[in-house]
Amino acid sequence: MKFNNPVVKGFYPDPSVCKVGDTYYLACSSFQFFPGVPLFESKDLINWEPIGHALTRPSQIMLEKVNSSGGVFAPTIRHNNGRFYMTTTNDTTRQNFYVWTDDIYGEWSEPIYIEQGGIDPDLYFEGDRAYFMSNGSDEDGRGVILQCEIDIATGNKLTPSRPLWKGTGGRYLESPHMYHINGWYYLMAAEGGTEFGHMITYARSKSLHGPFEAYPHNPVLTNRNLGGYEIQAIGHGDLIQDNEGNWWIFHLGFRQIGQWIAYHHLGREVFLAPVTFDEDGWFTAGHNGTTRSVIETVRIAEHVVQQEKKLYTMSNTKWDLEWVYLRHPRVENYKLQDDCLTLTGTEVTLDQADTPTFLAIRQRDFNAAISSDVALKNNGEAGITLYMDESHHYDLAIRQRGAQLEAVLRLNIGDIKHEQQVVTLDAAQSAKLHIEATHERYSFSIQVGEQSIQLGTAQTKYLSSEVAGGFTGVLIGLYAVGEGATAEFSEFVCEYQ
Ligand code: 6LW
Repeated sequence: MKFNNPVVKGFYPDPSVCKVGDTYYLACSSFQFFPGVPLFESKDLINWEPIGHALTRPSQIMLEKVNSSGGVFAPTIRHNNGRFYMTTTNDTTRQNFYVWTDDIYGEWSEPIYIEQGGIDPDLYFEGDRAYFMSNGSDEDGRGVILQCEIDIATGNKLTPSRPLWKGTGGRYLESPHMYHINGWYYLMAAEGGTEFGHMITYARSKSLHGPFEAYPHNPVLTNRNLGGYEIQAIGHGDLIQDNEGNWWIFHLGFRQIGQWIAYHHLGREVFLAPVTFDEDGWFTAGHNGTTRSVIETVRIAEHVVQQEKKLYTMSNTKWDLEWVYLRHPRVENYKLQDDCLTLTGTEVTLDQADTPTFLAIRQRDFNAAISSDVALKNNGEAGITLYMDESHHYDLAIRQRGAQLEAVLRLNIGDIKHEQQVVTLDAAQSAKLHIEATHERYSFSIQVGEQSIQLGTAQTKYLSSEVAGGFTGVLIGLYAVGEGATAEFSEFVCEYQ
């Protein structure tokens, strides 16, 4: 059969997977968005359904005023003795912690903190013993993977943190995962930074504590030498064995636009590539060490069909599965009834690294038609924002200025905040907002009654990670701003072509 990469589209970075019985579970990072650490499940590796989040209570994760692309970094999900564990870093507070649950569809525990620094924590279980890995640096400031044994009930360290492996010399050694396969311990990591030079490397040892010997042909997986290829920056992976005994790697990457001066705005997504062990116990990955957009494989049964959800509405999405807030929401400002979302604005705007009234889903593919009816009461502004961060977002909105109602398209690109067009509306209190997305451009229009009014276009490039910086991707947000402003959103549709 054939499947397409990415297997999970849109801003879902740093995938980690585990398998319980015949079901696979996937966790991703979430930064300043809440709830944190989205979770998915799959029976066949290529079709993933959202099932919830690991961090659903403010007591589990401090996100108050965290910087954009701060907050929740890469997770590791593991299952041991009937219990799921998820470990991650709050990069803003620089704390590593884990939470656990016996019911992945339910709530997770309060955080248990571990006194080992660095990012990208990993858990490895052996019998009743638990080991914790993360990245750190040596005396010269060079990357090293650290390991300690912990008491899994308390998070207390049972040994000092010891250096395990220094990688192969690439910058930003991170994303360690430990595996025990056929008598060897494998320590896999990422190097090169999460941009175009990203790569996956590994080393192995007969002992969990090393010394680790690097795979002679590292990097085992990278697209850094595939100049014009759409899929770039692959790295940060996790291995998993399927029901038939085959190995696979889930990893992040992005789909770039352009070739020489390339960029990406949909964030880092989830990719899948086959892994094969040779007789000497080394493994190779992907197609000659690269990940391709179409993978032909006999490892997945012919009858498995890769489904893709093309239509997102209020009635076919679940608020707590696919929609996210910025930091900790004031929940009283959000009401969903009969597929109509009522938002109450506050003084907090989209330009602040704070908690505006904002509810969003990821933009999951390039070509999309997005629309919503919006009715505004009591001054203020309400609309749809294509949101990368507080300094990079395009807002299509209606707003009340005194007795006047206006439609506005505002582009926010770093220090430049420009009202592309303002159109005065008749007393009509509602309008339909429309956004057409293509690879390179967004087009904005509104419809009032029978009349459609074009408000302008804007390049996707200025919402890209290469312009905005950071680790996230574009979200489609419904928002309201202004103390007491009340906005009703109905007929929300996001349809991908
Ligand atoms: C993550 C690190 C990385 O913690 O980016 O690409 C960081 N890899 O491993 C943020 O996602």
